[in-house]
Amino acid sequence: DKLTKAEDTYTFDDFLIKPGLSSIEPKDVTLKTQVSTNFNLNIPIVSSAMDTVTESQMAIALAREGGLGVIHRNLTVDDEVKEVRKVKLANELTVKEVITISPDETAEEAKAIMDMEEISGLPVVDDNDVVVGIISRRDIKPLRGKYLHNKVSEVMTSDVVTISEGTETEKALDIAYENKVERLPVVSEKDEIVGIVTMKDILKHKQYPNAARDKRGTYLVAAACGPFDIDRAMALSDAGADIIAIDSAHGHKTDIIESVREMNKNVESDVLLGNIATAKAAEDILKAEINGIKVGIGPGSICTTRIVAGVGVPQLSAVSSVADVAEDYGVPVIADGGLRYSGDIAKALCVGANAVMVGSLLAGTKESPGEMTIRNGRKYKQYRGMGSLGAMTGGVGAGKDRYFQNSNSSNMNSTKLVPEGIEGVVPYKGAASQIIFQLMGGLKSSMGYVGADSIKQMHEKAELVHITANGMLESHPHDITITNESPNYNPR
Ligand code: RVP
Repeated sequence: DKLTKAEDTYTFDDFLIKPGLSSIEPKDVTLKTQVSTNFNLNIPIVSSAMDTVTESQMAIALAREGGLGVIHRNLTVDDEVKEVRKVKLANELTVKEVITISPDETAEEAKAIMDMEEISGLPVVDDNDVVVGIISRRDIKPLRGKYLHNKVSEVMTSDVVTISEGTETEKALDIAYENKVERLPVVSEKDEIVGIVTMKDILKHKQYPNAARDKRGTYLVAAACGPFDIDRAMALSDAGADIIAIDSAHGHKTDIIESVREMNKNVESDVLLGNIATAKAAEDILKAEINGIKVGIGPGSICTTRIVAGVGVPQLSAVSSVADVAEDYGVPVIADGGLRYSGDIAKALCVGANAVMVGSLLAGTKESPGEMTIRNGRKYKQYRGMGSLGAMTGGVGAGKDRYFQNSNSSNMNSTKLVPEGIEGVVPYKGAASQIIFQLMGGLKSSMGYVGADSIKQMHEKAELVHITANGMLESHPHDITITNESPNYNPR
């Protein structure tokens, strides 16, 4: 008898976090976390791979805050690769494609190149690409046009300050300051030029001390890929995606596990697999030797899977049961969907998540893709499920295979599709960094109440209390008309 055997399951509103003895100030906690076996974030926030949430702009904004964006896949492979590259090139310390000049060219030629490329200096290299000097506008200006036919070698600064590949930002900055130079050519062991670093780049780098970066200093980025799309996975990995998020509404499928295991062998990136919602699924998909797990069947604000298919597991129970298994394997867990407030993030971490994936919380920001619209004087942006009709028939129709609607992929006729998501709008919210600030502020506060100075301690120390519907009613503001909305609470 299935009904009596059915387990009780819970979600965010069914529990509160118990306050504990604490000596922790919220400002002193660390939010550093592991998002996949090989990558750490400085805040536990990952943005959804959705076409109204994450392209390069969102991924850059999140990486700067210390989080991670997952580029959506409702794009051609080429376009998704371009988005990954944009993130990787944003704020890269070393400008790879450096323009150089030979010492035997004329100063006039150097000026022409600088004018055309809109740059203010050129490293001078010999036939073996070894840096022998640097020529800048400052060297050319005093010539007043008169001696422009002079050779570069006669005009350039020859005691050029270079740095070696892999020099750290701080060190590069010190060297630039000490030598009062604007740009530092980067050289290999053999003194051959490999790039150039400008002071402007270095300062930009310092502006985001909490940013999530790879070993080379570029922003971390993830990209979504279908479970059988090996060509896309290889292209994304070649483009430098640190993590590939295999994107399925039901990751617990034998063919997906098989395919992802193969894929994992062929790509350098870490591979996340999802979504799942049970301990059994965790055991099974871990056989694909993945680097991270994404949990959530049906909690999403735009998702109708639980209504259309009647399938799902309330999110707090799902995360908790998956995290218990994943912990034994040392594989991080991302709680994906259903998060409405910073308190929900804290609860997800309490039950074992290493990070959360958010869609609606970041939809409607300046950095989310899509146009802003104005209705009745208020600003909105579109937000839609990837299993909605719009997402399945728009773009390259990526939502279709996420929701197993691929039987006749050439048929884009919406009457032949069974959507599992809806389309709508959310209020325009301004910069994503403001949202992140509030979310992380709330989380730090939670950790202060628990007495946890890290996410690891949150896993170990935090206890939950089970509450009733009355407990939840009491939790929200009540018996008052809100006159001034606060930035981290919206009444539902
Ligand atoms: P939310 O943050 O509650 O808006 O949920 C976002 C999550 O919902 C996504 O990360 C994804 O897992 C899921 N999703 C995306 N599209 C759909 C759908 O159409 N059903 N669901």
